Amino acid sequence: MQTQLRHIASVALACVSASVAAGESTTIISLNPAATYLRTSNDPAPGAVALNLAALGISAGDRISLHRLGEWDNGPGGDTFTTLIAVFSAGDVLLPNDQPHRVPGAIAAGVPVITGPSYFGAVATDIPEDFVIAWSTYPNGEVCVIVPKGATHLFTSVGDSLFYDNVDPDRDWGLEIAVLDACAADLDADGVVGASDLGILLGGWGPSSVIGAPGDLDCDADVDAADLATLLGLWGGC
Ligand SMILES: [Ca+2]
Ligand SMILES: [Ca+2]
Ligand SMILES: [Ca+2]
Ligand SMILES: [Ca+2]
Repeated sequence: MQTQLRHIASVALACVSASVAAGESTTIISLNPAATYLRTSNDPAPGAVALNLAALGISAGDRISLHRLGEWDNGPGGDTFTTLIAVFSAGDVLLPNDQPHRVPGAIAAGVPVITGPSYFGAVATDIPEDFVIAWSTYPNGEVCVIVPKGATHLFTSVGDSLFYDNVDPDRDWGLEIAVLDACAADLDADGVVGASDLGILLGGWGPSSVIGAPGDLDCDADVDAADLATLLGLWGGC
């Protein structure tokens, strides 16, 4: 138990390191799987750290990728779990853990996730604004999302019903964040939006179990008329 508590304390603060490769800014952040922004009940889990978007070089309107790294241990189940969810916020305020909605600045973005009741007390935990990074329905573990207007911070959480007992024995649990090329419609990366890109988009038409698959320009898990309109609006450009 003491070892576990020491470990939780040592990873309670997110460790941020940044590197730049191929014109793309990538940041890797260590995460504490015991920390959450969700409501808890008789669960002394620490609050999730608010990641400052400006410090990561991220602005509203950016198209970013979020990629979960490693696995976490849910307490009894071993270091094998990969669920990760997040919510954007207009500030870093996280209310006490007994509040039904702890993120007063929450701003909806991404593909929504519905979280289940707490282990103790079965209190409702779901908030409408949070979104999937890695989840049973989207197990790819890498998504893109458009940063919503007004967002200044990002909170993350694993998906669980009892958080305080979560650990990461090999300390590989984390999140990779990258700001993607503004010209997402240039699907073949030849520097211009044209017929070849249109062909790729049409080839991926329909719903997808991957968020941000080629042609899913608005990162909502499908290639549809909205994505087509975005591509046509950039025709000949980039
Ligand atoms: Ca791990
Ligand atoms: Ca747990
Ligand atoms: Ca192109
Ligand atoms: Ca789409």
